Amino acid sequence: MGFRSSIILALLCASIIIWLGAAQGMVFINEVEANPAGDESAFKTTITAWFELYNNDDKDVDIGGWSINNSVGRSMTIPQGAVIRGLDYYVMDVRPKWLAQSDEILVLTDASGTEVDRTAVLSDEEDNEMAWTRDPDGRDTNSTDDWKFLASSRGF
Ligand SMILES: [Ca+2]
Ligand SMILES: [Ca+2]
Ligand SMILES: [Ca+2]
Repeated sequence: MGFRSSIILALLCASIIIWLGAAQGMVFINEVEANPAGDESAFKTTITAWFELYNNDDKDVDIGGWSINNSVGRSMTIPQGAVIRGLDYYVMDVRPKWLAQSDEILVLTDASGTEVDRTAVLSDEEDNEMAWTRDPDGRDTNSTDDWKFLASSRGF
């Protein structure tokens, strides 16, 4: 095979891999609030951190038994029976500081352990109602540009 054909083949393979990456998975980790307004260390705090999933397809998806893992080794499983409706959102509250406030990466895996989505590296050191979100919702080009730090839109 000539040099030029090798280049063309390599480009073709790369495009297919990118295409598969973009086509896979319809549920995204869409928004992350790791540092809500208020002091998480306060006694009996009622503050909750949270993250939001988004289903960008019009069909419901059963997300029972799916897991979220974070950058400091924490893991939680979505309860059996949980469903994310088509073109809808699913918010999970977590105790304060469950999410790392700097260099957080969340990874979503389905019930068989296959990775469905992961976030960019996210840091929220501002103690306010700004949160990291894919913008627009569900945008996933595997780039940090998919994410913006905006006024939170929890559940919508
Ligand atoms: Ca915040
Ligand atoms: Ca806070
Ligand atoms: Ca949102």
